[in-house]
Amino acid sequence: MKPIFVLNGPNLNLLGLREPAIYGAATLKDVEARCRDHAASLGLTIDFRQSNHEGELVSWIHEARDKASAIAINAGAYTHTSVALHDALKAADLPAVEVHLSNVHKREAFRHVTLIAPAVTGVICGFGVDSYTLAITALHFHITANKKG
Ligand code: CA2
Repeated sequence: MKPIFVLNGPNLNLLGLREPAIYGAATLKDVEARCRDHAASLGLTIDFRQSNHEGELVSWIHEARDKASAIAINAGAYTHTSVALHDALKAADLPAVEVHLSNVHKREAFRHVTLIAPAVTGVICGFGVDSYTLAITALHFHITANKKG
């Protein structure tokens, strides 16, 4: 089975170092370890990456078309602005989950808009680091269910 690409967008490299009241105390390395352990418990592997550059995230989604079984993406602020990520996710045509640590719908109005939600299988937000492990579980269910069909 190909790995699940777990992609992280701008500023998520600061996780655990700033704004713990909103995003929690875990660092991105902690999130990666949680994802890797959880995936292993389901018999899956992950390829975990972070970039502050929209184009690099687009290129990784293109790469996922051949190299990944699915995508979990926390696109950070690009969630709310990026037609390019929307188009790349559509073109990838893979099971994909949009992930957020915070419940974006409880926050500022500009965070209620997501340009990538229409291009993914589903959305998980508001559960902190558990949003990531829930996304991996959801993708596992989705991939397994589709194999049986
Ligand atoms: O809740 C999420 O996961 C977000 O994707 C996080 C983004 C935000 O723009 C989205 O609206 C919701 C921000 C990630 C930046 O993370 C930081 C972490 C620590 C300090 C500063 C920013």
